[in-house]
Amino acid sequence: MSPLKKLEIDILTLFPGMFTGPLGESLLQKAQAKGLLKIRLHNLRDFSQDKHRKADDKIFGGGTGMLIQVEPIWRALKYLGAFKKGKSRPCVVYLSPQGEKLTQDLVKDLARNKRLILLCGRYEGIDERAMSWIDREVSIGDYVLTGGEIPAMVLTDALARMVPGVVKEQESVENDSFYDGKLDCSHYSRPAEFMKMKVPGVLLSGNHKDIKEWRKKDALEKTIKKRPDLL
Ligand code: 4H7
Repeated sequence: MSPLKKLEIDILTLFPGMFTGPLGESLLQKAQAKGLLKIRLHNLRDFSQDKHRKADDKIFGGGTGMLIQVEPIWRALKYLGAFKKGKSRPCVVYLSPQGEKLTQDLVKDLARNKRLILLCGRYEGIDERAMSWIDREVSIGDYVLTGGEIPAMVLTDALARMVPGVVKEQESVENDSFYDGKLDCSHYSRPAEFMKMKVPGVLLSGNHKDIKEWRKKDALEKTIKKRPDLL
């Protein structure tokens, strides 16, 4: 028996319908079909005790906007076993613009968990009292979005790639841009010449040592030119 490392992700959101497209296609779909990845969507409204299934409310002290209430979050986290003690406790991640910036290193770190709960912020965010149950607050970059759902999809995609077997060649995961802190080298496919633009000869030479050296140099040059901050 192969040691299947499965990743389980529970997503808490007011808009579960937003996820069906991205998670139901391509690699993420295949990973779920193979049992390598289990994604469960939960509507925060289902954890509301309000007769209208409301999970948001006005902000104390006045001002515009609404907040996700503390009680539905608490009920949802309790239901998902977030308050249990021990190793089986899932890691609770809150997607917000105030979080730690998502990088490949953070993805690798989070991928060490067997179970993750992703809480998607909406409106002005969550009641501050819910912050005590959050293990990691993560932002996908310094820009403003309408909700944490797209960040949760971004994180889910990046995490799924780290599960052995999801990406066909594990080598390709490790050779990717950012994995070793540099950009990827240039790639070419047929035809060898298009409108007088030629593929670098070395790549057609069949000399694997030369090709490896060329790629290393190309990746370095690219990084210097496009993202010197990475070096
Ligand atoms: C939590 C708290 C993530 C979630 C506040 C979420 C950007 C990111 C949100 C907010 C997000 C990111 C409240 C911030 C309304 C914007 C106008 C949802 N935006 N909101 N504000 N960079 N928005 O990862």
